[in-house]
Amino acid sequence: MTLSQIKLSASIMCADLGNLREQIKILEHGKIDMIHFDVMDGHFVPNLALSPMMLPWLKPFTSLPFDVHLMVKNPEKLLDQIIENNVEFITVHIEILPYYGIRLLNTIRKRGVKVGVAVNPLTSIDNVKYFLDYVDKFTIMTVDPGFAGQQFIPSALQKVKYLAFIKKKKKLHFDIEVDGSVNSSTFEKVLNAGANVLVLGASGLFNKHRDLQSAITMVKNEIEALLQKRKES
Ligand code: S6P
Ligand code: MG
Repeated sequence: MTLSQIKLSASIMCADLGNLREQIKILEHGKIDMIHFDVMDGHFVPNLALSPMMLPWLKPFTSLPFDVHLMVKNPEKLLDQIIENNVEFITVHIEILPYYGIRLLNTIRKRGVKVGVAVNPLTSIDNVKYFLDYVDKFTIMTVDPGFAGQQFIPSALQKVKYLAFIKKKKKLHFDIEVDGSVNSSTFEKVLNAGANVLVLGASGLFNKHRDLQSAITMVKNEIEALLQKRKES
């Protein structure tokens, strides 16, 4: 595996929010692959984060793709407002899917947006077998959703391994993303388990260095060194 096969997605809820456009420009110049845009409703998770109403202020000013991670109970209420901003991915939670799951995933896809499904730490991965064909990316939450700065939950790695196994077995093409405390002490574990998209938040990127460009260089060097080590072993 090479660095170019790994996608780095920057969680901009952890960026300097007073300078978001500038921060996104730096992410773009630093060749980060994607913007991870966390939306919370205070119900699905006990917190609030970014709002879809910010998308017109950010999306047109960058060529980076956006992934909107919806930690909300009723994603369909927000779909129009998000999709009209030409985002590339919408990621909903598996925990709300039992009510109208396939219909919701199809609605997003039919409108030309890629579909992500996120799985909380206390949620079983078993049900993904029912909708593997409707998803472009699975996001394994490696912390409880709702907050930055939490501790990595190791049991989530089993889910990453399961997805990597089923992806290979069924020759599928979905991405496997990890979100939560993805940083220099966990890169190796998540990559070894089979993740190919890393959400970099406070610990993995924005708190690494006062200068964001330097932080990006540090992260890339760390991952390259890890991959080199894996190649040699
Ligand atoms: C958590 C959210 C994440 C965070 C990210 C923070 O609810 O979905 O995307 O922004 O996990 O990063 P860290 O390194 O502080 O855990
Ligand atoms: Mg997130």
